[in-house]
Amino acid sequence: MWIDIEIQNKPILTFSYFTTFNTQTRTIESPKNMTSTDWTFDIAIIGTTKTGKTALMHALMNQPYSPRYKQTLGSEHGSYMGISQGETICLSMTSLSGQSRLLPITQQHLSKKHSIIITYSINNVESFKETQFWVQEASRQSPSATISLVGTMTDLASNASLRAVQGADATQQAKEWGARHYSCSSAKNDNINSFRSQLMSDILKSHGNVHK
Ligand SMILES: Nc1nc2c(ncn2[C@@H]2O[C@H](COP(=O)(O)OP(=O)(O)O)[C@@H](O)[C@H]2O)c(=O)[nH]1
Ligand SMILES: [Mg+2]
Repeated sequence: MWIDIEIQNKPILTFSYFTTFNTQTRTIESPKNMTSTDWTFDIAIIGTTKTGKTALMHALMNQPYSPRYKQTLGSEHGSYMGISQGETICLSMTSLSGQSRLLPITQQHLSKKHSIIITYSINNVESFKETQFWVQEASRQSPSATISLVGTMTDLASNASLRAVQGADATQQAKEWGARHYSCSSAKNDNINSFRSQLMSDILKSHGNVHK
């Protein structure tokens, strides 16, 4: 079942969604009907529980936001197709569980990724500190992946100074990792499109010559 197909100006946006429970894959949505792509890039989204990983994946797929929390048991998958620098790109995304008891499954899904998104919530300092753990896991499982540090739920701070985690601190941390920092809100769809465009462009630059 296709969820939606959307044509916005030039980019063709197509997405599908399926989910994995523990190591079993239950396919709700198959990407088989996708139009052909020049590139398919595998992306994992990791971070502390309830930092908005699933909501971010859905936002990147242009799906509507749901405030209802549904725990990710293992992993959830979805894809987005768009155009960057004249190339048709499929972002094949996996949102992973942040629970420590499911860490072996998360580690298993982290290997061979082109890009890894690490989330923290801008109003949760602990989740920001824990990004240090997640970046180690990311570099261990996929050393050549591009890394993005993403502060989520910016709609919860009415202005930047009210953030529990300051943007400048997160930008500095990302710089130390050789990564980019983004702040966004899946609920309000703030900065989602610019993040996705930059992500596609960066992955294409890093991996576009080897995985066609
Ligand atoms: N206010 C706000 N809440 C969000 C946002 N993104 C996610 N949430 C909520 O935070 C909770 C956890 O989100 P979820 O995506 O399931 O987190 P995950 O455990 O990291 O996958 C859910 O109730 C979401 O609705 C956001 O951008 N703004
Ligand atoms: Mg989740």
